[in-house]
Amino acid sequence: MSVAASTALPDLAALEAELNAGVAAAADEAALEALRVAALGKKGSVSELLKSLGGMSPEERKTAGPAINGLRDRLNAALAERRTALKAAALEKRLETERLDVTLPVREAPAETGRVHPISQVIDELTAIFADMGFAVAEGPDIEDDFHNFTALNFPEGHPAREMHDTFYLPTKEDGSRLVLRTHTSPVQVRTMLANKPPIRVICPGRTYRSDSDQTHTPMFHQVEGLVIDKGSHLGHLKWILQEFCKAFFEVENVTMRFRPSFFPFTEPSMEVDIQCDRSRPGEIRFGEGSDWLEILGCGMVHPNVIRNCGLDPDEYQGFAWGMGIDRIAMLKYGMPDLRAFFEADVRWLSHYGFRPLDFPTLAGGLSN
Ligand code: 2NL
Repeated sequence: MSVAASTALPDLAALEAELNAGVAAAADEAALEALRVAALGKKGSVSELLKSLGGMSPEERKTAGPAINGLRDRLNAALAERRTALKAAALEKRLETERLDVTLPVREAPAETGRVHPISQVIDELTAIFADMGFAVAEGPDIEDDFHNFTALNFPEGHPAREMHDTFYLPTKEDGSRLVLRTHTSPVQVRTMLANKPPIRVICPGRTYRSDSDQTHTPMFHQVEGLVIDKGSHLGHLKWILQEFCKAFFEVENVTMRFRPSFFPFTEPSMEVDIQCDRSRPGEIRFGEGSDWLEILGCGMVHPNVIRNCGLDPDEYQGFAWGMGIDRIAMLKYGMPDLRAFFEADVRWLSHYGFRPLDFPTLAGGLSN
């Protein structure tokens, strides 16, 4: 093609060859796009040529116009063709490299790398055991009023028994009353009796609070209490339930239990219960054998005053209750030496003592498998 009339016009054939070489060499779509902008963008080499048409004489434009427009059209076509080829090549490469091997083992999901805290595990275990004996789980507020935490439970106002619990009090209200952090889970049972007619069979696991902190006490700890209210419930039932619980929880065929007289304001008679164990091997406790005794819970027949305070007639209904420390029985069962580690949120401790989340405790499968 001759553009002799225009001395200002560069060698279009050379420019086109150069652009075509660039298109052919573009390794990916980004490189191709850079090339397009350099030629056809606002200040691109071909765009500048198109702009120069405006300053030409009509004769010059007659030949230069079709030549430059033709160059632009062929370049656009070349770019489109190369883009299609690059897209296809990129897809081919992905198909080649992103192969899915369905025979690979399943990776451990984040939900499985987490661990269940031993307290949660033990609550699940004892819930399974008592559920098997017909108990429901009841829950209540951590912040309680004086009535539910003390008065209903036969702690008279100003009675020294209230000092048995190192209570955390909330600021006194205008009417002179003050709420407390519950010192035991008994208020949940009080609420259960007030809201339900017997027969009542519940366990109440949960957080409890006392202003006490040393090697064996933390200001927040966990308790589980049990309550049975019916017309004929008696100490024989209580002893059987506790014996069955201990056998299932500690996973032994037999346990020997010792009931010692004790005192709680809310039960009469009251007892503390020890279980026989062998502690002759250092760092190990065996239940159901040996010559040592370990205190694990307190219990008794519900005091008639408590039954009355909870809206029931003590001449019609009677029952029994017990309470034990969850943290303590967890330490005994799983050999965890330091109570304070329970609440330090150290993931190294948790990955050592914690439980796999999908291993549900069942009586059939063994509770701690
Ligand atoms: C212990 C002793 C005990 C109870 C808790 C209870 C609850 C109601 C009525 C009567 Cl509503 N009693 N609970 C009874 C005896 C003992 O706990 O040493 N816990 C760690």
